[in-house]
Amino acid sequence: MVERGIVSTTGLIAHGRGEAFDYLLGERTTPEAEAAEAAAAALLSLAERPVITINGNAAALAAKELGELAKVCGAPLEINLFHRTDRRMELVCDHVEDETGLKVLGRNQDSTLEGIASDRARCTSEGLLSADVVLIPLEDGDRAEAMAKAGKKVISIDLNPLSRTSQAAEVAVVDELTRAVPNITAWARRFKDRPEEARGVLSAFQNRENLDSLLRRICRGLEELPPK
Ligand code: PTJ
Repeated sequence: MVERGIVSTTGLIAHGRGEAFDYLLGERTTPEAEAAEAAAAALLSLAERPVITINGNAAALAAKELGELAKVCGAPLEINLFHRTDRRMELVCDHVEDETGLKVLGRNQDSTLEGIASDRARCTSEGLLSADVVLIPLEDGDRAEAMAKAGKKVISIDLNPLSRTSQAAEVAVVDELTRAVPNITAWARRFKDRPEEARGVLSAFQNRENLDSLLRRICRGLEELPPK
C-alpha cells in the first residue's frame, strides 16, 4: 500500500506505534475496548449526521469493514489526508470506492476546519463540517482536538490510550482497527431498532474511567511478566 501511494511513509511509523501498544494490550479486544465499541455504536446509531473519516492507513487496513459500518449507520465516508497531495487523494478515494461500492466524499473539499493550519484543515461542508458525530480512525491529535472544539462528538479508534486523539475523544476505542470496526458494526446492527438500549449503553459509559482502566491494565501486564 505504501508502494501504491495509498499509505504515506509516515503511515508506516504510525502503524508501528500502534503495534507496540497492541502488544502491551495483549493483541486482543480488552473488556474496556468492548465497552467503548458498544458506546461508539450507540453514539453512531443515535446521531443525526454521522460521518466516518478515512485516511491512508485506515483505507489500507479496513476499507471494506468501514464501508459495512457506513452502510449500517447511514454515515457517509469522507477521505481526509494528513499528508495530502492531489494524487494520493485520488488514489485513496478510488481504492475505498472500489472496496466498498460506495461513493465517498473528499474529492471536492470546499471547507476548512477551524484551528488548523495548512492542507490538513480541508474537509467538505456536506460531510465533516456539518456532522454531529464523527468516527476518526488513526487520526492525528490536532485534527481530533479541532473537531471536538467545533462541537462534534468524536469517536476515535487509536491503540494509544495516551494520544491526544484518544484524550480528545468523547468515546475512545483503544483497539486494533480491524478488530474494532467489525465489532462496532455488530453493535450498531443490534441498536438499529433498539434506540432505548443504545441510550442506556451510552449513558452508562464513562470514557475517562475506561481510559484509566486501560492504563492500569497495561501496567499490570508489565508487572506480571514472568521473571527471566
Ligand atoms: O494517510 P494520511 O496522510 O492521512 O496519514 C495518516 C497517519 C496515520 C500517518 C497520520 O494521521 C498520523 O501521523 O497519525 P498519528 O498521529 O501517528 O496517529 C495514528 C495513531 O494510530 C497512533 O496513535 C497509533 O498508535 C494508532 N494506530 C496505528 N495503527 C493502528 C492504530 N490504532 C488502531 N489500529 C491500528 N492498526
